[in-house]
Parts: sequence; C-alpha cells; structure tokens
Amino acid sequence: MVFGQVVIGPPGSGKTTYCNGMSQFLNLIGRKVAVINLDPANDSLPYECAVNIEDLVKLSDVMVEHSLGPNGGLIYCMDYLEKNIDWLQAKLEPLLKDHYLLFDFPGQVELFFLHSNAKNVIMKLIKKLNLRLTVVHLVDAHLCSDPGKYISALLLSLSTLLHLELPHINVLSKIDLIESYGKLAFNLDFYTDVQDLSYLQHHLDSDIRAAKYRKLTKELCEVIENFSLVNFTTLDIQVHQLVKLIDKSNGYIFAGIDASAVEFSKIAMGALDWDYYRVAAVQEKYMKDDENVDDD
Ligand SMILES: Nc1nc2c(ncn2[C@@H]2O[C@H](COP(=O)(O)OP(=O)(O)O)[C@@H](O)[C@H]2O)c(=O)[nH]1
Ligand SMILES: [Mg+2]
Repeated sequence: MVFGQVVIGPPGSGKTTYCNGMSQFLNLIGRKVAVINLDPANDSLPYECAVNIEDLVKLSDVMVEHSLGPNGGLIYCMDYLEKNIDWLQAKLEPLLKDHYLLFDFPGQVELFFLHSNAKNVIMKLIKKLNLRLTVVHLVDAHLCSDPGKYISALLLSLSTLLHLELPHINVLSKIDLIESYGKLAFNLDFYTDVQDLSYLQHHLDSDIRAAKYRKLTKELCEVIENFSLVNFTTLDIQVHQLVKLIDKSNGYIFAGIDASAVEFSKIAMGALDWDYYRVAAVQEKYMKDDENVDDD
C-alpha cells in the first residue's frame, strides 16, 4: 500500500512551503518522500520534485496557444492532465515501492469544489495505483481575523470536503502570523473547533455593514453547523501532531500491523499519543536496502 497527501488550498495559503517542510520532516523521521508538483503555476520550487506537470504541459504555452487567462489556462492544464493520466501513472510507478507521496496541487479553489478534472485525476490514481491519500486543505489563518472571511473559509472547506469525498484534514496555515492582523475576537479554539457559530453572528451584528446580511449569515452558519463536518487543526512548529493526524486518517499507522480489531479501534478513537513503532521498522528496512545497494 502506498500512502500520501493531496495538498490543496487557495493561492498563497502555503501549499508549496508545506510540501517542502513536510517532506523534510518526514525524511527526518525515516520516510522516503516523493513530492509531485501538479501546479503548472508554481514557478520556483523550493523542493526537488520527483514529477513535474511542467514536463507534460506549460501554463504559459496554454495561455498563448488558446488565448486564455491564468484561471482558464489552469483549468485547461488539469483537463489535459486528466486526459493524459497514463503519463502521470507511468511517472509514479517507479516510486510506489517505498515512497510516501506528497501532491502539490494548484490553488484555484473552483478546481476542488466545482470542476471534476482534479477529482478525477486523484480518483484514477487511487484506483489504478492502490493509493491511500488524505486531503490536506490549507486555509490562511488570517481569515480568522474577520468574521465574514472566516465564514467563507468554512463554506469553502465544507464544499471542498463534500466534493472530493476523501479523508480530509483542514489546516489553518501561517498560524505564526495570526495575531499580526489584530487581536482575535475569540480564543483560537473557537475558530478551530467550529462548535457554536452563533457567537460569531452576535459579533457580526456589532458591524453595521455586516448586520445588513444578518439573515443570510445566520442561514449559512446553520448549513455549516448542520453538516457538522468542518473543524481545523493548526500548522505551527508542532508538525509531528499534524503528521499523526494524517497518518490516522489515511491508515498509514495501521498498515502492516498484526493486531486485533480492539487494538485498532483504541488507536482510531484515542488521542494522538501512540508510539511511533513504524518509524523504527521503516528505518531498519531502509538501512537494509542501502546495505544491499552498497553490496551490489
Ligand atoms: N509566516 C509564514 N509564511 C508562510 C508560511 N507558509 C507559507 N508562507 C509564505 O506564504 C507565501 C506563499 O506560500 P506558498 O507556499 O508559495 O503558497 P501556495 O501558493 O499555496 O503554494 C510565501 O511567501 C511563503 O514563504 C507560514 O507558515 N508562515
Ligand atoms: Mg504553490
């Protein structure tokens, strides 16, 4: 089984930075990582990518050839990738033996709650290559500084989650900058837990412009609360907590473990405090592989 993450989120939310940081972190804890850049608008990559969509299709060429703007061009590129999924499959196959995969996707949010091309790409890969993937949806934490923007971030997270139908983790990125946009109206827990949005409505009422949309805001908050599916984790230096959450979500921690259903459910339901027994096993395997290569 091959595990990995589909990294998505609006432009500038930190996807490429995340892929770079996450691959370094996972390398340090003994996983072999391949980063796959599927964003043709990523011009300078901080990581060394194993596969680059630029080798298949270039956004600048598409824009010139078909007289498209950057948004239309990106949708064209995703359509083109879907049609040429065999190209991507062939590039990924050599990595499947021992790599953990990180997919760096474009930031056009409509690709993930409206169009079907990016979803089809992901689903085809999952089926053809037997992948276990978790969607990591990054949302810039500065959106918490404004109730209206925060509600739109919740709606975006909900509609993306419903559209993609995959294990899904919402992450407030750039959490180090959160207080630089002014003091938050509520504790950070309020924004991450998404428990009682009525407080937000009261807060909005104090703004004359927002009070105009009181009924609409109330209805939107009710939609979000009725689904009861959205919450956030934060991205700060505690990357290991996020990695554990993702490992639980895509099943990485269960693979290859010979244990009873009771043991599995204890991990599934419990806090993120299991021992990282897989690390030792994986490291041992890599060391053996390296020894074999040296011997050859
Ligand atoms: N302060 C801070 N800046 C970040 C963080 N993550 C990303 N950035 C910055 O945000 C900008 C956009 O990041 P990038 O990874 O290119 O976003 P992408 O468009 O989603 O791939 C860059 O200037 C990054 O250096 C973070 O956690 N904290
Ligand atoms: Mg990027």
